[in-house]
Amino acid sequence: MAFFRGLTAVSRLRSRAAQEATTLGGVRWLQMQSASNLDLKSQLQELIPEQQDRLKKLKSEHGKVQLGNITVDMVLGGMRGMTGMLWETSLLDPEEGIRFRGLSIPECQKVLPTAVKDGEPLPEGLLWLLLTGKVPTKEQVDALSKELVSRSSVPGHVYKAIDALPVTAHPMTQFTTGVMALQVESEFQKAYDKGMPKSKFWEPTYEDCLNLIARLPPVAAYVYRRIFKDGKTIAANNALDYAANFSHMLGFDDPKMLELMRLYVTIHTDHEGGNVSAHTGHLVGSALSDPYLSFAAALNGLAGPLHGLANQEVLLWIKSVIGETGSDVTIDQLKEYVWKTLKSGKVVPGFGHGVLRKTDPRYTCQREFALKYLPEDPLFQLVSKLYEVVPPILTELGKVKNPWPNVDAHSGVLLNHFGLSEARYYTVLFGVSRSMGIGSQLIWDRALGLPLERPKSVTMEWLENYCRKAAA
Ligand code: NMX
Ligand code: MLT
Repeated sequence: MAFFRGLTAVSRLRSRAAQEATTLGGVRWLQMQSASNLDLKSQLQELIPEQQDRLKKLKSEHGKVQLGNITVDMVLGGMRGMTGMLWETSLLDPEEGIRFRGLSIPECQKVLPTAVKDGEPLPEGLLWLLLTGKVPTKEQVDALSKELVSRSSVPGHVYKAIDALPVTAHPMTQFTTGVMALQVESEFQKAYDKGMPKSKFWEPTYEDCLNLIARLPPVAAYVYRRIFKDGKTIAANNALDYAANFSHMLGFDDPKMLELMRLYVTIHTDHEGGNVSAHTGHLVGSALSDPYLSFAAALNGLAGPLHGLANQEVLLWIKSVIGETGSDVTIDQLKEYVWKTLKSGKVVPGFGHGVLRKTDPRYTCQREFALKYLPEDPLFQLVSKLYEVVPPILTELGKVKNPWPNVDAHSGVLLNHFGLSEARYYTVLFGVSRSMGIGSQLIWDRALGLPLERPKSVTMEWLENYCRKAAA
């Protein structure tokens, strides 16, 4: 059965063995419930041949269709607006924001299974959705949680590799070192060395990605406890779901914090393919570097202040505002601080985006979480004031294409509220979540046999000559 071909986002998610139905916006959402469908890998096994045929057909029938013109501005401007890669798991609309396999964040919050009634989605459910394009049942999500637990054992040498770094090393450096140390267990590398045929590449890639996703929380928690809690680690509670267990290993067991972690991990997973970390993971993977190597590269991109490190920068910036003005900061003081930041040549962290042109829906759902659980929190109130103050100032600058807040403008104050106040650690949380999006697409990259990525580059001289000829 073809799941994706020419269908709408809604019908795409219908599955054939329908045993349960839920209603969303008047549409019947059909979900599978049978025990034989609990294994994620067999689900993929079924989907892959039809998707391979679909890609072949697309190439042979429409390979020569033009997708737009490349301008000199695009080449000089970080390839903005240039459609240049295939990314199946999610798609970003500049106005509306992200859709994971066709589902917006509010839709995911409605249809994905939760740990508590009317709670936040379980990230395992989103992983299932990203990989299969289908909304999983609670049973499928529970089976995936268990599968991840069964894969979560981290070899001792990984912790030794992290311990070899000074404790003062940035958490992202320690985390990525842990990922590189995990690489020695790569199933893909072993299979490739043995001469596995290309048609089977996706299978060890699946093993590596699932193992990687499963092992990141203990590695990330180790880094946190090593740096901020005198190295006193906390054992996993494998009865918990993925995000709750992660929060538990970090040292946070408040049920509201567990819900926050479920929301956090869900919304940071994927943001289509062109963002720095996803694009890097995909690029490095296209050389048939295994998922550990690809993901470590992605994390190094995430660690940049214009990308994932912005969540650290936001909380540090907010705390520096308070340090200078006191906690009862007025709108005028905030305006003054924003201008001071801009005049010193810095960006206002948490605002702006390479694609989005409206408020990031990931910001909005975090705001809704704050309104529900921590409306009186002073830092949340400051973040709300920033929503009033920053966009008009960035608009006044005249060059900023999107003055609205992005995902990073909000996450820190939520974590800080529940005691996770060490801003330097925040990008590691983003990294754990992003493994689900990058890993899912890496599996599909190998299943679809996507080629080595190798765009053409040119020199300024080449461009000048080209433009001269074009004008003549
Ligand atoms: N504060 C100050 N200046 C900004 C901001 C901002 N928040 N956003 C954009 N600009 C500037 C930008 O630096 C550029 O200036 P110049 O021409 O002098 O180099 C100009 O406005 C045009 O940039 P845009 O085309 O609007 O944005 P671009 O696509 O190049 O960059 C970001 C996107 C996200 C890098 C940029 O908006 C930014 O630096 N934001 C602050 C950092 C941040 O929050 N990053 C997190 C993004 C989300 N994530 O998690 O990855
Ligand atoms: C992301 O989540 O990757 C960021 O919003 C950056 C982007 O999409 O470019």
